[in-house]
Amino acid sequence: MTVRKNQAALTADEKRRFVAAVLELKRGGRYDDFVRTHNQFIMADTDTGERTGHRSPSFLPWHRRFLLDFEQALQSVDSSVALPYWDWSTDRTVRASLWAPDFLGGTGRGTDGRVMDGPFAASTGNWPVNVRVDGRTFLRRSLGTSVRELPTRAEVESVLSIATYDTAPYNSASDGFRNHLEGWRGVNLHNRVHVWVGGQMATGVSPNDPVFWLHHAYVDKLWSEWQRRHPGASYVPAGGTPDVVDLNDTMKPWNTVRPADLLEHTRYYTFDA
Ligand SMILES: [Cu+2]
Repeated sequence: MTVRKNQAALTADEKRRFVAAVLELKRGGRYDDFVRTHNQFIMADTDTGERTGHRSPSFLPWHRRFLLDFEQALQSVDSSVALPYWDWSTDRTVRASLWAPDFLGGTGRGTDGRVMDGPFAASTGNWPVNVRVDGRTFLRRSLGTSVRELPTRAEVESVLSIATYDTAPYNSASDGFRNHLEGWRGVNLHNRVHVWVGGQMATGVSPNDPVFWLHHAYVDKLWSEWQRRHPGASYVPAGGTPDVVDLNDTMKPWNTVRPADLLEHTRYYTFDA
């Protein structure tokens, strides 16, 4: 059984194996397929039309399945690897071990945002940014520049306390847990972390930065914490909603999986705590 651990608790060997598996997916071309898929959904999901990956109730099950695909791809390279998660409410500075050269590398340089250290720095030759929204082919970050603070634990708690999963109109204007976690409304959790990292992470091609997976693994963990706190609440809407993935509708791009199949993460993996 796959156990997803806090990135701060990984051993040197676990970090090494995770990085090596990510680099191998990149080398073989499979990594960029994930970036492409994510960008296609970001571009297509709209508040007034069909919406699946973002700004909609299926934001959480869609990313759960997307991460499962990526984790399975990693495990096809090295079966010992699991996705770690980044609790950004705790490891909230640029000094966190997450950003050390033995793991993801640090922030970008001032002139052009280019990441200069770590396994994903352009200078290694191992991390060309191929699926991109502009001409720049190097990984960029500007940690803590566009927004100063990552969410606090108190802010996380305030969102976990919201008892309703989602509300009509089931988009970026909604009240409820999903939209507050996604960040279009309220204290802003998930969206703000993308902005805090900057660089490609602040764009539709955000999976170009491997921290994408660690960020979303924690967002996914917060969904499971919310479920534990509100055992009576469930995914909505339950049926008949135009442009929105209802509980038993299948989700694109897979077309074989429904939110109902993804509510219980223990079918696929557990967390270290
Ligand atoms: Cu996303």
